[in-house]
Amino acid sequence: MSNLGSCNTNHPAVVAWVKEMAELCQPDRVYWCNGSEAERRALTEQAVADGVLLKLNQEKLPGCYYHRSNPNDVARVEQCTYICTDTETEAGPTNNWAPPKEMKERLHGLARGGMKGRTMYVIPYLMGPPGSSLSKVGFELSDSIYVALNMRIMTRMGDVAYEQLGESDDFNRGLHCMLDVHPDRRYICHFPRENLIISVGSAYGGNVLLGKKCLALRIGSYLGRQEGWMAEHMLVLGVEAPNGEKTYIAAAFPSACGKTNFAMLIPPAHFQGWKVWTVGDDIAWMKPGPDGRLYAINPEAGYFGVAPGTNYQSNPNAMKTIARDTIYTNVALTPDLDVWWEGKDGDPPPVATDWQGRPWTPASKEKAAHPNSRFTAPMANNPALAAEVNDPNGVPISAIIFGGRRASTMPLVLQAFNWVHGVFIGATVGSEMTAAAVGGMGQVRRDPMAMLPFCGYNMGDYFRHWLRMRKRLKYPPRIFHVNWFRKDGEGRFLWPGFGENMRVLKWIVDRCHGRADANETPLGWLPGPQHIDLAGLDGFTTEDLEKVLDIDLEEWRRELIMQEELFLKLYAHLPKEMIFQRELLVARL
Ligand code: OXD
Ligand code: MN
Repeated sequence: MSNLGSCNTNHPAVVAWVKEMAELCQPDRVYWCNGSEAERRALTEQAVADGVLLKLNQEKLPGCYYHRSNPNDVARVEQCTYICTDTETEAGPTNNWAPPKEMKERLHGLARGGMKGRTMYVIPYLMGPPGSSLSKVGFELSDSIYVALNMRIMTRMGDVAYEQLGESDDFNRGLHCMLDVHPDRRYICHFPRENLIISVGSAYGGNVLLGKKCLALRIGSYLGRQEGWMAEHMLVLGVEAPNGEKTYIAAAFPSACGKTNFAMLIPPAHFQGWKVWTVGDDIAWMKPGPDGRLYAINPEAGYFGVAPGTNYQSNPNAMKTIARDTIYTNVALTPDLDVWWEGKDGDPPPVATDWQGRPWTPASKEKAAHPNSRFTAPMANNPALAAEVNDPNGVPISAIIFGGRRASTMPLVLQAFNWVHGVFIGATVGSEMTAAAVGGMGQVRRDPMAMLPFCGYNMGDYFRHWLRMRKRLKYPPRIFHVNWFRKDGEGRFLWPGFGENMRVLKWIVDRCHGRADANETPLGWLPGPQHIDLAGLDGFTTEDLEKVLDIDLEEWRRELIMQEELFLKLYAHLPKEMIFQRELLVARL
């Protein structure tokens, strides 16, 4: 196969690589994406004609389309995800590892002729604002038109990538072949030293939109360590006070723990004049600025969010964002071609088609939408989009928040004593598993910095990188931990969450500016019940707040043992500071 179609670049390294991959995969056609609006329309029409997308009710959902994935392919697959560094130690005990040469041979074997009868889409994309020193260029070669259309929403796709690249050869190479979408032939592989990703056998977003988890987190974290920056699984938001003061905050929660909701929070009526702006909802790239503060950009241009539970109560800004120009995947379909999912506003439809295409009614035992069904929506639709989202310099971060989904043990909020203690708190995050990845639903697992599935190298070295970054910051962000998910003995949530999280956010902002009190506890600085503003929160008392802030020593004994398990696993590369922090915590408790 030497016909490269209407190639839209002379960049020698790009052309050579596309040629090599086309010779390997043997597509019938090569199509070079330019990112234009006309192209989006044409590809969408093609996807509808191919049965990949279904046009939704355009009166209700203008510009929206529907996609169903193979039922065996609905979430990230951590067991099929590999970090192919030269040595197993570099990948570390929390990653699957395979030798690069062998793995590449196996993947090339699978990809050989794998695009016969299909089109290879060449997708040039830019992660981050044009002109930013933090931004990175990638090329994804995919035989999925769904991927091309999703990448156009999730990244700055097309000519803008060539402009950023110029004559440089520094770009990420990403190959994606769907093959027969069979779990036995599914591999998501990263070759960090070559800045290369090969993903085969899947068509699910997190496995195949290669700019997102693969480049922006796994390869990004590896490059960040070498180049002196940080790639983190964090939302970034700006809190604007009534006097115009803006405080930017980054927060790392594991997948499907409410990052999108928190990034789009609307403050309750009591907080008149306060506003939260979204910079990003999933990924932050951060580096020290010339003033000694940590600056963050959102490398993405869209939201790939979990649909179930999203409604006008939990996240009005998301509902407005996904009302147009959105691709829905694996939600339920109503007879008038509207979409539905568990937890959407209003009553369930009397009849619908479920995410597998089967008839569904409210009496059905199974869920209408897959628990990990998704929307892909452009960030430009978000009414709360921060103006600074395109600023090549990023935004200065005042606080970093870690969090997990914990029914017990972790109080609503606490502040670390200092950066090293904060790194320890991030390193020991535990969270109940969600539907975003296959397996283990509900079990508490350690998910350091919410990066367990996304750290592209040895987790112990990653902690060391965090510790090292402190030395490059004159004004390091304060570090906090939150838990919105604590429950009482009857399994009811103790904290109302969603917009009411503003009350905690306000305390965090005030702590950053040195104007909020806290009590010293064994875990860190905690607000007393009098320090969180509860005005206007009907039926919620200071006693309720005490319960959600409680530190239970019995629970903490168990927690310390679970933390120890992670540290034993990482022992060979664990920075000694983490062991000291653990000893200090044991002594304080
Ligand atoms: C995501 C995830 O899709 O973390 O963002 O799984
Ligand atoms: Mn995520």
